[in-house]
Amino acid sequence: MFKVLLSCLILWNVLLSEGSPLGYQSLLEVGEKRYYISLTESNWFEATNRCRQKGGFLVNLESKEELELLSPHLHPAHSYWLSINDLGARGVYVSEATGLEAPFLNWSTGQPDNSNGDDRCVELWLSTRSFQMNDLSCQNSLGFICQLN
Ligand SMILES: [Ca+2]
Repeated sequence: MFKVLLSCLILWNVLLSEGSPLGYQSLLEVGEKRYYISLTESNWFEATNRCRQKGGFLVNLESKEELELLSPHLHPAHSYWLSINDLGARGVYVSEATGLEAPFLNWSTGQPDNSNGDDRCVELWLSTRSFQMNDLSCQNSLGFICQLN
């Protein structure tokens, strides 16, 4: 009996971890948006392409509320590409998802700092216990968040 219970428990954990947002990749529905969160390390351009392949685009975060709803589903040890970049004009942060200025920015203290001289893309990273934004080189390999609708 104990062995059966133990097997069920192990199976349950396997199922949970596969469906878990903290796994390798996951589909997620929060509020009215559907997301695809991936820990596949990609540069910003690859991440953009992968989201397009899925019929979506790199996430266009619209508000603090959206970020707070999404944050519990992100892995604290990983960073994620967003659609935000200033590739067109330095200092003008545009969402690749819409072509318009980013509707919501949540910079970490001291950011954006263009510390490498070519930091044109924006990541979401865990800073002081909440996910915040940082500019860094688009060639860095990070996870990414797609928005599917
Ligand atoms: Ca930076």
